[in-house]
Amino acid sequence: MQTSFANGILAPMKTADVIVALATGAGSAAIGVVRLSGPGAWNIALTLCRDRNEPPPERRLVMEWLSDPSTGRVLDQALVAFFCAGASYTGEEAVELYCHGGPAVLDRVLMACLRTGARSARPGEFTRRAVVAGRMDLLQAEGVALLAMAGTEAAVDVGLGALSGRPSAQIQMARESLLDLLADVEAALDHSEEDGVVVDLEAVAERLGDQANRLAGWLQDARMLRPAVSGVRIALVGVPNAGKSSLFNALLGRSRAIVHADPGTTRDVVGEQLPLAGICCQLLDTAGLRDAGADEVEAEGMSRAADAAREADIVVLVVDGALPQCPDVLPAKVDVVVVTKADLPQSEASWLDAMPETQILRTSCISGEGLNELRSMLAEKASEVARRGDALKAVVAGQRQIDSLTSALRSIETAGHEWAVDDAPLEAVASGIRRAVEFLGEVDGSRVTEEVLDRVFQRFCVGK
Ligand SMILES: Nc1nc2c(ncn2[C@@H]2O[C@H](COP(=O)(O)OP(=O)(O)OP(=O)(O)O)[C@@H](O)[C@H]2O)c(=O)[nH]1
Ligand SMILES: [Mg+2]
Repeated sequence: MQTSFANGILAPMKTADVIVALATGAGSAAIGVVRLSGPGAWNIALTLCRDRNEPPPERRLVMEWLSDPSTGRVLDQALVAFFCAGASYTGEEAVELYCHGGPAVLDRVLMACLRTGARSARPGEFTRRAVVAGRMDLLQAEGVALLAMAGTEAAVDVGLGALSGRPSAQIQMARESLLDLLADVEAALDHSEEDGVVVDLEAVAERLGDQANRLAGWLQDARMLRPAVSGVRIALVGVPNAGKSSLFNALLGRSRAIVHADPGTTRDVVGEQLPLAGICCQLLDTAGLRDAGADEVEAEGMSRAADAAREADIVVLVVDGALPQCPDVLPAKVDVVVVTKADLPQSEASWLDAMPETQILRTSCISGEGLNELRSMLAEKASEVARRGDALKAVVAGQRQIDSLTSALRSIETAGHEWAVDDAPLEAVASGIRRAVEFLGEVDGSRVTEEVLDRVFQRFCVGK
């Protein structure tokens, strides 16, 4: 059974526990923030405040000595802020302890909170509680997650835009327009002209087309923004044995992928995060491109390599300088050609002349030649790609929102196709619009299941 919450989210979450987590990053810092939330959070914090007997002032910082109530051992001197229910991030009674930032200090404050009755928060649980309490919707919550990780200007703007509520309002408006259309189609279904109800179906079809265009525009902007928001994808492709995995490892600075003299070593796509000039990139090593013959596994590996090249923002064609074979099928776009094994005697590759627009770089994983240059070139290209969406005001961003909006658009388009058929079956049109409304509800979370929420918040960090 699903339970409806303040903002329509369907999630029978138990919020009675007091949760605790470190809200700041790992490692040493000047300050570390320990966050508590849930009914009873004040009591737990007060038990730790050695010298405080009277109730605390709300939403004001007070300096306190924190001590472990069971041993009396002083834990830290900290600034403490108390938030009452309805006036905190989660909407619950909450406390924030601004401690000294040494990991051991924070660890013992956290341990004391756990011994005093709190439990460790799960990833994103503070924000999830805020969503369930109706303090923000799912678009805003994902904006918060983005701001916690943003590595590009565009990602910061998208996160702040989401927090402002503008995208939520636009999704809400689109949903209301579709509901108006649905009402018209249902009126045409339920009544005839004899009842005195006249519905201009042509106008309805036109309005449906306008809605489809609006959603398609939002999706196009989201695709432009994807590299800045979710990371720039860089795929290394080429024939077997060209040195793709060696280059992958050299760029990462560790031996992540298997390297071997036998061609056909890499079978699957291997991805790793590679920060370049502050931009989060995903470097992809792929299976060598050749005729796989009857080998089904190799054929699958190559089909994945082709997908990786198609979906990549930057495609690097890796060529063995000692044996520069051209792949049977070149990727549709190549941004950089890397000729590897520069430490070995080199052979001519006249087929490379056919790619005059593409930058060509020689590298060696043995001598290190060209690797720094390649890193700088990739960093420059990655920032170019990430800047593409700079001026855009995103309504949706991130794969989950894009997927739900794409489903909404498909439902509207299906309804539109039904319309094009003679004797348009209005029931089918109505059900297409109804499905689109439901998918839009997934985007901002006004209609989501607990599983969707689980998936969204799993990706958050603990303490957010
Ligand atoms: N001398 C020299 N050998 C290299 C260099 N890069 C790679 N190799 C060698 O080339 C062979 C193939 O390297 P890999 O990195 O596995 O090539 P790959 O393109 O990933 O091959 P597949 O996974 O089979 O497609 C290995 O024996 C490597 O040691 C290089 O810069 N110089
Ligand atoms: Mg390989």
